Amino acid sequence: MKNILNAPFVEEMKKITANMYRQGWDERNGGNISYMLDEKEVGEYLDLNNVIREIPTGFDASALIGKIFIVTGTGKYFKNIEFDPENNLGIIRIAKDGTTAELLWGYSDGGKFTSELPAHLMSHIARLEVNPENRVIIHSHPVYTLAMNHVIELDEKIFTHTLWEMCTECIIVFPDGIGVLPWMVCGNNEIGIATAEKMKNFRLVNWGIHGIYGAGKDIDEAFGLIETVEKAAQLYMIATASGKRINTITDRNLWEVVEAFGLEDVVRKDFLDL
Ligand code: 2HA
Ligand code: ZN
Repeated sequence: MKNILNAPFVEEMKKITANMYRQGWDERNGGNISYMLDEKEVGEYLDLNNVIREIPTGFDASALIGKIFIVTGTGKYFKNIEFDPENNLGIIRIAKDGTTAELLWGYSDGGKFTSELPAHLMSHIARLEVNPENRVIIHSHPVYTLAMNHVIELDEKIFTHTLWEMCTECIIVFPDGIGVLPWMVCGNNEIGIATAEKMKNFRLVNWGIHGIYGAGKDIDEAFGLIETVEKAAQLYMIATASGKRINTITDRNLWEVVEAFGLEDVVRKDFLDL
């Protein structure tokens, strides 16, 4: 059996959480990640018959029975993951009842998965229906994205369009736009259901005055979406704070980008005024 601490997926989790922490997006225990793993690959590192603990999830994830995820721990700090992955991360498998998580590794101080597990697993279910390759859900509290939540309407068209206008690449990176939820209490099934509902149509979901969710086939895609939104939000906050914004990318320009990059079938046309 190979050493799990050298597994590429543990390395990836260490690197991405350290990176996000240093961006200032994941203060204290802010943010959480779930990453679906390949059973065969995990089997090279862990005895898949050895369940350390069974932890109830409090919701039905029957669509994910048998699936294995590496998930950040509740109350754990992103900044500590690179130094102590076994305590701050866990590898869970959804049991046959659909409502129990079988702990295969990690949460070594007796802890458990993030309080946002409902939003994560329900989002995995929603995204897998759209794209069977989806494997990663990332939640974070990026600074400028959150600042933007204070100054523009929490409306999907306005939010998406404002970001698209900020730099030419935005509409290429997320032509499908960004879903927006109103302010809600976090850490429960209700926000999980609302997030997953948005994930049917979006890979990005903004939680009103809380943070953002990104989904993708790998960490790069999910992180890259969030990173691009954050860059655009930073531009928006800096440009508007200057009190002097005289240029923009027009809707006609945005459509030229859509045509140039062949995004006609994926772009949210209803978010443009053509
Ligand atoms: O786990 O980010 O939304 C901390 C959070 C809750
Ligand atoms: Zn959060």
